[in-house]
Amino acid sequence: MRVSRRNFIKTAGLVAGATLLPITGAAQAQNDQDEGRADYTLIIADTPVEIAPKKIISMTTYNGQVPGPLLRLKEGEPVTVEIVNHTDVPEQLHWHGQIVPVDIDGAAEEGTPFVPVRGKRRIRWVPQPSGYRFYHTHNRAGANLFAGQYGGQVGHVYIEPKREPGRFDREVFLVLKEFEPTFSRGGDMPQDVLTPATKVKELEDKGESAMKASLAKGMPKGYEVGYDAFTINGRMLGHGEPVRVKEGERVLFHVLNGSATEIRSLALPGHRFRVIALDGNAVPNPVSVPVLWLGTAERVSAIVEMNHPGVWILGDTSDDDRRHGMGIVIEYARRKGKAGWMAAPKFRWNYAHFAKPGAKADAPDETFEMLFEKDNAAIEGFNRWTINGVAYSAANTMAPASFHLKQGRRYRIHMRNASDDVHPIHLHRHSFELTNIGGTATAGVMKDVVMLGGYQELAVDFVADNPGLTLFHCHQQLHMDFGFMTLLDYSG
Ligand SMILES: [Cu+2]
Repeated sequence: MRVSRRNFIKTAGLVAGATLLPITGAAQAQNDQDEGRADYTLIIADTPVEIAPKKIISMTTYNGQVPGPLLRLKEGEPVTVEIVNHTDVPEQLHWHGQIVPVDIDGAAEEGTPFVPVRGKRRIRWVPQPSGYRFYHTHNRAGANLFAGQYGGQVGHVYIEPKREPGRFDREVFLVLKEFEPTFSRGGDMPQDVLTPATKVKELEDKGESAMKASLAKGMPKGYEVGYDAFTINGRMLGHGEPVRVKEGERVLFHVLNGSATEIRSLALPGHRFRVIALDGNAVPNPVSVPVLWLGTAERVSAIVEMNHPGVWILGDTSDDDRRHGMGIVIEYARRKGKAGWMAAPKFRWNYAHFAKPGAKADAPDETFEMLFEKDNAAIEGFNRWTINGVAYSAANTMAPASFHLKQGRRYRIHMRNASDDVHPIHLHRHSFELTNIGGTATAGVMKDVVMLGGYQELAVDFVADNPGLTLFHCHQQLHMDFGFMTLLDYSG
């Protein structure tokens, strides 16, 4: 019953929705102010999604689909987006990777207004920088595995550049996303992902002794999240439309890890990926790799030359995850049959491969030290995460900033990870340059998320050129929800 009513609202549009659903006073006031048409409307609602025949999952989505609609914006041309919330939860929609003001960004911690329950919010801004960005919910999930990024709230943004890097025949957007999450005690996350894998002895001793002390007190291991269903573009392997290609074509894949918590890999038997951009930013040194690795919220844009005709699985290198759906079929013209798989070579991900060879990054005006630590099972069985000993108190609320900046200065963040987990670290409203990976200086790779390996260290630099509160956090939902966040601040 509820399903058909929702479908009616969707097809009948917003006018019917407004008569059927109560609208809050604030939202009504906003409606009255609205003028003209939005370029895009994103409707947040609980929707059934069929990820495989007869496998239908209830989840929160944008416009009833996973992923949400691809938004093609133009660099420097203003865009108006109306965000409509048909759920009973106030919403934050984050424009990941864009240089936007605080009231647009979509982070309650910075003070972005919520999209009210059964209400809407219209926003207008100038998209930048060009390249592959995305949007997703920035709500806290905590212990609720139906909330936040565990649901279907993720969609691609492509900001058309003035000039496209690399020659290609066709673009394909892919989002990797798991469903049916459950909690476990301790996890089986791949840790052996990054190179150089230079562990810092001091960090290892610190992390291992803290863990030992906790277990000695009789504490169980903190909760981790696992999944039963795996999808690319909202469909389990074999149940979506294949990607149809022709021999000799150069296909540009834009791949997003839309997972709430997982690191993902991707391989295509007999083919290589020429990585031209990371997180939407062209890399100084495009190189070919046999396997892609993406931390939560990372994007890779890579060109594949279609020179190995057949029907293949583009899929996760983990046999278990691929068998549970993490893959999509690549079908050459006039080729039929069951999609083939061949084990991918063991390959570790090295951001430095894509850096400017021999170059050195500019010196920073100031360096911030950040130490990340895990307090095993400290919050009702969940791990508590701290930055320099402080856990962000309660997510979705504002807190005093911990780092105070001055506009126009160049900052370095030197991060040290005293836990054995890989953390995909994200900075809001800015892009950063990778300046040191596990002891090796690098330059020229611009990103907004970077994986930091267990007991490893790295450094990123950014210029303070977008004033206001700026959220810095681990993008792993379970980590950010239990303390792994902090705020930077500066005025213009
Ligand atoms: Cu983390």
